[in-house]
Amino acid sequence: MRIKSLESYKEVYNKSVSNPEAFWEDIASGFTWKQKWDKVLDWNFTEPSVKWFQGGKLNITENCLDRHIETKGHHTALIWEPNDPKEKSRKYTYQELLEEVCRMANLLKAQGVKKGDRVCIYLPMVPELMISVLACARIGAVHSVVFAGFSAQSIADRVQDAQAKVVITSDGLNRGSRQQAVKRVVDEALETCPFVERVLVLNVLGWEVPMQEGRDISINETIQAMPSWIEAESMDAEDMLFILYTSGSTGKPKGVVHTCGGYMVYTAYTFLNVFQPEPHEIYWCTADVGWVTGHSYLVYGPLLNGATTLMFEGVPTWPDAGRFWQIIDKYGVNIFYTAPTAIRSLMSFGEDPVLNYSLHSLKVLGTVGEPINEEAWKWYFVHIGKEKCPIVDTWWQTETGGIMISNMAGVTPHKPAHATLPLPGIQPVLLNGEGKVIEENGVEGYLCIRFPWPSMIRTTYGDHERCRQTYFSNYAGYYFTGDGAKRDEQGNYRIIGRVDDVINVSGHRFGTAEIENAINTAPEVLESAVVGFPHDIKGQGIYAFVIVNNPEQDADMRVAEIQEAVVKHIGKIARPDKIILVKGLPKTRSGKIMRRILRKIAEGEFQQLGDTTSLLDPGVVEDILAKVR
Ligand code: 7RM
Repeated sequence: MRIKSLESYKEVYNKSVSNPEAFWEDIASGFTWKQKWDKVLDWNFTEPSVKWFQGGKLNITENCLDRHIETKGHHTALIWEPNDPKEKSRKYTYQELLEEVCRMANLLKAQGVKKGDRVCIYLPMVPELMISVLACARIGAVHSVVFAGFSAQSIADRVQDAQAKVVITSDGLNRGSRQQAVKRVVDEALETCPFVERVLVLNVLGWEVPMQEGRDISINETIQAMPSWIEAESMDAEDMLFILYTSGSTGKPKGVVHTCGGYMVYTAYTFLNVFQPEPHEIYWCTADVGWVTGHSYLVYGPLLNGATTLMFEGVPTWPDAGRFWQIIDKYGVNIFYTAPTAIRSLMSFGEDPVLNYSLHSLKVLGTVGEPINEEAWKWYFVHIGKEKCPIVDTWWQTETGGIMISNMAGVTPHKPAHATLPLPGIQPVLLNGEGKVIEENGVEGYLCIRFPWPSMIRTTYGDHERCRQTYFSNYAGYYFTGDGAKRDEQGNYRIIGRVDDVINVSGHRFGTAEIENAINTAPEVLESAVVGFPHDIKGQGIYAFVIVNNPEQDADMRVAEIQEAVVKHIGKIARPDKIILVKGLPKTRSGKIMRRILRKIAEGEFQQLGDTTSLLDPGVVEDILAKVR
């Protein structure tokens, strides 16, 4: 299963393309199945309908936990580092993690959660977050993790869309020097979700929080009485494992659905081959479990491989900008996986915070979430990896479930700012504007995938048509990623970024329409248009052009209200970096906003606005320019 050389990568890749079924069947055979599959793959990209390992029965937690008990029961599965370096860390062996997962699973069961029920998990980065995710999987409940930075409105939308009947949350959370309420946000969200039967509350801060009689239950007071064993539910390979909401070009986040068998096989395979972990090595992925990276490469991928995974509650810059490097030295972290935005942010503090630490344990570095610029790549390579660690630049998406295009540490070469080559089983193509495949190298096009892989999106929860429309209708017969990419003369891919109305802020996706909808709820707002613009640290920032009544009056207050509206509807992470109050938006005669012009303005390229003659009223551009110059 593990590829160890460039030659064998090429050989395996060719095999995976010439006979994908045989290739994946072989890999799937290495797992624990309660019953073997009848058919490896059944697919069409028109409906779309994709089924892997049909007839197979399994439980992913048996593969994450039980399978390792005999040989690795006393090995560390999870290391948890708290927000405050002065507080005690926690460690769980595979045996202990299995017991905690079983306790939580029994608690969920005792509260009436059954196979197929959706459970919303809104927790900070504490071990119980991972335990809750696995507990759901243990009993066949579908987890829907909502990042603990999202607003009440965002939780409500997601809980309603998934019709979750149980929510798992905490009193509050630690974030650097501050503490934040969490349960209060859930209470507000659930005012519009009367169908939620239970809220399980974990005590993280020791706060007294109001508990609603008949609905809310303390985890701390009930968990110890739960048995530390529960049989793993038998799941069909194509049963739902989880829903994870992600933004697209429209206003409403989509519930991306992943299923048990294919997701397990693919995340395990890619974790092993991309990061090349050795026994006893310590692996750290800094992503929050609220994002897909946390699902696939903090929880499932590492545990499926029996690795030691580190989870960090805090932030990179508190108590100081050396916090990541201090943690690496403290545990002797060997493999470190983070995002370009974190690298750029830490780079801005210079080398001093890094020089306090040795970082000699590091062997492999990784990046994910957005294109990494060459400057950040080099800084990461030189100052963190001391020019001896390969950097895996891993391109993938919530919808792909696992890493798709990436070099493999020490096996295939890295190239600054390039995700490089497709992993075995992945068949990327670049299409031109007419939807034709571009065969040659040294080209640029729309990135699509022409053959299914085990962890691909199966549907968007409750709305299959939306899945078809978004990913399978632009180019018939292909999965469309929404990204543009270049392919160099050697066949290495370089992802340029989104070609749709998605803004990638610090590796987090937001639809322009989603932000506009939020802005439009602010008082006196008539209309708005949001675009992304290059941001030194976040990659892209959010630039909002907003038409309000009487912009001359109370302009500061209007701007503050707009910020507040976005924070309320989505969360702090989507707060616009710039808000310009304008008289009008550049529109065509048919009423379409010309975002191309707004993007140029946001980028500061005032001389290159392009053709503005098709505008209904070219005067609005002059008005906007007068405000931003
Ligand atoms: C894993 C994740 C997906 C979008 C994707 C790209 C961008 C992710 C890279 C990247 C360039 C990378 N899932 N993206 N990784 N761009 N190089 N290595 O981030 O669903 O949240 O975002 O992120 O645009 O389509 S995601």
